Amino acid sequence: MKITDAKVIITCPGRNFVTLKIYTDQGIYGLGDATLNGMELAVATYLQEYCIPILIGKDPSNTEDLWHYFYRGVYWKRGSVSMTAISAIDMALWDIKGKVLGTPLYNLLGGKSRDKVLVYCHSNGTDLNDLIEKTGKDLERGFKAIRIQSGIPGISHTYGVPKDNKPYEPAGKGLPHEESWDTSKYLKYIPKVFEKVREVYGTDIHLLHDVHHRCTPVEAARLAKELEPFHLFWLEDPVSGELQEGLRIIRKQSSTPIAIGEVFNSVYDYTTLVTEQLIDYIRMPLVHGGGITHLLKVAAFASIYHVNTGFHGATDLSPVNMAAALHFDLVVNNFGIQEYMPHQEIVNEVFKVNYNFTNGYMVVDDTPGIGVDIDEKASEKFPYEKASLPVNRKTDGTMFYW
Ligand code: EZ4
Ligand code: CO
Repeated sequence: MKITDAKVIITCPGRNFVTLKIYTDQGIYGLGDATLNGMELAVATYLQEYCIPILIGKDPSNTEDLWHYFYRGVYWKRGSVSMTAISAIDMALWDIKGKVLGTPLYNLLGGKSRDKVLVYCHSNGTDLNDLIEKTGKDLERGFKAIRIQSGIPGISHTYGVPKDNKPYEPAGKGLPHEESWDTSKYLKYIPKVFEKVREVYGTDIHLLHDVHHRCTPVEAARLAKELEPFHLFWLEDPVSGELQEGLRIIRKQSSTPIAIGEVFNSVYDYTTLVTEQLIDYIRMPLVHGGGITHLLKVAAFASIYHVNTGFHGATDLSPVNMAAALHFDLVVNNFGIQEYMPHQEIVNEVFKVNYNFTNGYMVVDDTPGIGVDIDEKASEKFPYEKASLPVNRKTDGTMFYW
């Protein structure tokens, strides 16, 4: 079998998505997600100019060799842009493999270890009352695990809380807009939020929280310690994670489980974190972490150290990634949880999905391969629109992590 052609499809049904489509001489094609929020065209160009010409003529069955061609073989390696491109190639090749063999992806990865995938949703309140109402609605929808984010008094706009009750979407049209941040106000308020949610909804639901990289290690240690009585499922990205050793400071002081790495893109971002058991969940998703081939190895490495998976699954990861992640989640023994932010209705005009949500869990059907298709005619109705993630400054103007 040979790869005959490949193309990059960029479409914006409500938000931008980049999809790689690889064609073969057997009439079968595969799809891979190549979306990197706010940097869509950088990945598209890398694929079009540098990867696709190399792929043509290669045997798509050789997922392992082709992964190493684009990682080990290429001199300038790692980084979000190139790893997202590798992810898209890898995902599309596994999709082809499944279609050729006539079996769903999960069978190729080791078969089902479970029938359904525990997912968590986002409950974002502008203030505490709004949050309590929204969490109630998520519980009515059947969610068993909920990420809790709240507006902070004295901070004009807090990460995760959408303006004007719109669906949450972190990228804004055009160039990055600036947000502002005050860690001391945040640290003072968040424990009260969790106290209230536990008081109203009890101890049966799993609660999660995303700090979104905004604490120093010692601030994060204080937060993790103060949240201990509320038994979080996890505290996410409590620090930026560039300094792996920084997590030791948090770990020494608290038993609140830690999840990290939605912006990571290689196993080498995790070595100290995993081998020293400084974290409990790896967040790096298939689409940014080198695809199925690499994440199978990262998950196996993590499992040796009793670290579980908890893949990033925001709306800026396409339905192709979502479906591939669900196959993966069904298989690995050390699956922990999967993030699930439903896409806007309009996304279904372009992507035909094979998964659905019932009563707290997601399931995928038995369509061969990844099981998601793209309607290219429909995709043309939604041309690319430039959008950027925000940047963040402390209240005195200092540039900070977003
Ligand atoms: O900010 O996906 O846990 N989820 C998150 C997301 C990220 C966006 C960035 O594109 O942190 O909301
Ligand atoms: Co996050």
